[in-house]
Amino acid sequence: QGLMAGKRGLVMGVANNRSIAWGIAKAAAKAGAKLAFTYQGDALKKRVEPLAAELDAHVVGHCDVTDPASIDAVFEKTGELMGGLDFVVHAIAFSDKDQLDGRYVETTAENFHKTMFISCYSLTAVAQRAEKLMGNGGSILTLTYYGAEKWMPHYNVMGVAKAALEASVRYLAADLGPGGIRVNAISAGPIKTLAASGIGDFRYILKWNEYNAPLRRTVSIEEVGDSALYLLSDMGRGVTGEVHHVDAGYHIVG
Ligand code: 0WD
Repeated sequence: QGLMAGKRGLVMGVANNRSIAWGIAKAAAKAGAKLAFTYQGDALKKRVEPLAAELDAHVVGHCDVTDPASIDAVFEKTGELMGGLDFVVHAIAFSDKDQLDGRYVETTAENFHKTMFISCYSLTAVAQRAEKLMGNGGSILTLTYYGAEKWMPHYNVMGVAKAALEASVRYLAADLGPGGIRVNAISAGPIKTLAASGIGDFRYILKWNEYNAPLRRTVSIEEVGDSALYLLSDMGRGVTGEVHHVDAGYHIVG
């Protein structure tokens, strides 16, 4: 019997096999969880379907968090297929690439709004739907980055959105706690993914972490996945409102 045996989880934010959400999904499935995946758009559908098949998981449809009807639809389908939910992985963020370079002060109102809406508000939108399927309590997990706490080169408006996301984790944890639903974040160290490729000079950030993190290396999606099990499973049943760093220790240095 695995750590996650009997747990039903929805995974949002797999783009390909380098996605952090994929690392978490692999760890959860290996520990016995039954999973459902969403995808954003037809291009990603083709990538997500074979990955879901590898884990014997459901694919519950397209979800673009800027379209509330699509969020409703995937939660409804999840409820029908799984009869409820025990955890949700929210690994979604977006900002215009040309503003993840240069100066934060140049951020446009339009991109500020879009970045906040997709990268921060979407967790609240997801929590609203998840709560209804988590009659026996549950665990909601999101992904954040150290750029929320400290200035980081090029992270710009995404850092501001991640700061708001971390605050949302605390407010959601307080609201949903009485229902036995926990809300936490993992602050992952830099990992080369599709989303990261939009951040200016990302290779330099990876090298900087390798030279300066206590473990003298960066982390893998598998390592984030293993740490996520603690927060998603009953091992973390006393933990909520937490931002847990999985970053080879970089946050104590930088
Ligand atoms: O170094 C890194 N890679 C770190 C990432 C360090 C610390 C945190 N994170 C965070 C990201 O900010 C994000 O919240 O982890 C989360 C997952 O990101 P990832 O695994 O690095 O990136 P990726 O594999 O690209 O997945 C993010 C996905 C999108 O992919 P693309 O690259 O196509 O934008 O988020 C999804 C989409 O699948 N996404 C959306 N989903 C629904 N609706 C939307 C949207 N509007 N926008 C993006």
